[in-house]
Amino acid sequence: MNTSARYVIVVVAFIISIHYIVSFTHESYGRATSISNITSKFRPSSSSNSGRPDNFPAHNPDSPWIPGGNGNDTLVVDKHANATFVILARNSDLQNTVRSIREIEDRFNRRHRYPYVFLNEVPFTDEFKRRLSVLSSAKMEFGVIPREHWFQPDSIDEAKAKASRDKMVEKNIIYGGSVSYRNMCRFNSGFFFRHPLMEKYRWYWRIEPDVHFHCDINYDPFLFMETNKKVYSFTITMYEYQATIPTLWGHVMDFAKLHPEFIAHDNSLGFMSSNNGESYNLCHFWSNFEIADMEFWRGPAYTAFFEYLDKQGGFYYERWGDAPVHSIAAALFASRDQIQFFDDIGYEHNPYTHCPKNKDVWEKGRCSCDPAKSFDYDGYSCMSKWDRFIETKKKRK
Ligand SMILES: Nc1nc2c(ncn2[C@@H]2O[C@H](COP(=O)(O)OP(=O)(O)O)[C@@H](O)[C@H]2O)c(=O)[nH]1
Ligand SMILES: [Mg+2]
Repeated sequence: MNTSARYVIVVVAFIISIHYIVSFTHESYGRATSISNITSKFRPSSSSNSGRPDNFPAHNPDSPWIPGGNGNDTLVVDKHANATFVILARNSDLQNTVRSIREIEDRFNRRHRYPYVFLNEVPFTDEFKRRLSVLSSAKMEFGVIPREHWFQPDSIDEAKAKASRDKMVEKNIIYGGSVSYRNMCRFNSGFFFRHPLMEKYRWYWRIEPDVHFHCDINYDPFLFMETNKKVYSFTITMYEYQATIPTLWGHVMDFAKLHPEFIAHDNSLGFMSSNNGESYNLCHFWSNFEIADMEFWRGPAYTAFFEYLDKQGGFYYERWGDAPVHSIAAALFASRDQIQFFDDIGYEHNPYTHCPKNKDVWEKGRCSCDPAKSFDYDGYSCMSKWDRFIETKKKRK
């Protein structure tokens, strides 16, 4: 070995000894110069592109989330229903819509990524779309409602409709003077499931601006509905204002006589009438929450039923709501077993809340509602009637 080679070896050995001495005496120098830290600089970072923390798996729309214990997210490949959320809203409902979507994402959909369809009779603003799109990585579509699905049809005698609206205003009936509210009720009764953006789906979950989901939903209600052959579901049931539907029940009974073939054998008429249909007790399911099967609305019984009711003009001459229309149809054309009460879904639409009473369900769902304030057994609720109806049915079986 020549002199210069010996000299290089001595210098390298000196540098290495200094490195080790400083590594032991200065912790931060040791960490910064460790082999694993240096090599990590050259590995692609899992979070740098997505903006997600390392422990948050990248989004794969075909791989839904299902919840692990205690609300932890576990990514598994699972079955998805052919389902969507549907939200009818005005541009002015923006902030309240944001709140509703934020809540359903937190309580359910961040683990499932079901798509959203937003509908409006005028185009949604860019601001509306921008504010909603950031809330979920699920697909969101924003649609305009075809004119003929929304506005008062020419077949309606406007002078007669106006006279009826004026009377309702005099009587202080809620939304009594509103044409747009009537358009909305008719649209929700007969048209939302025919919108081009909705046609590809079978199941929907209706959400309104400014509603609240109070509990974690630790399973997939769409799959529950599908597996158990349900067609309609509810969380709140109550009495309708008689003044908004004075002739509805009469028309329903006329239709039932004309079409006995559509009436389900094991129907829920007993929940709505104590005299085999002679009179209506006004109980209905509150349709601002619905998870249901659009094949039911698109099928022959409901298609004929809606057309029949629409011809009577009561959406405009009175103020028929989509809630009694949907509820009566579900009660008559579906069997009792096909209607599901989702006790475990804590849900609020001003001014009423359904909160699970069962302590285990309430705890497991980490519910933010007060079970003592649940609407279920309020005097205005039809829940006890539903319970009794189900009980008598069970006893007869
Ligand atoms: N695009 C649109 N949506 C409406 C209109 N009126 C009501 N809605 C929507 O229809 C649903 C029911 O209306 P809402 O005002 O909440 O009625 P309520 O729940 O019966 O008091 C909500 O999703 C509203 O955002 C309207 O004129 N245009
Ligand atoms: Mg509402």
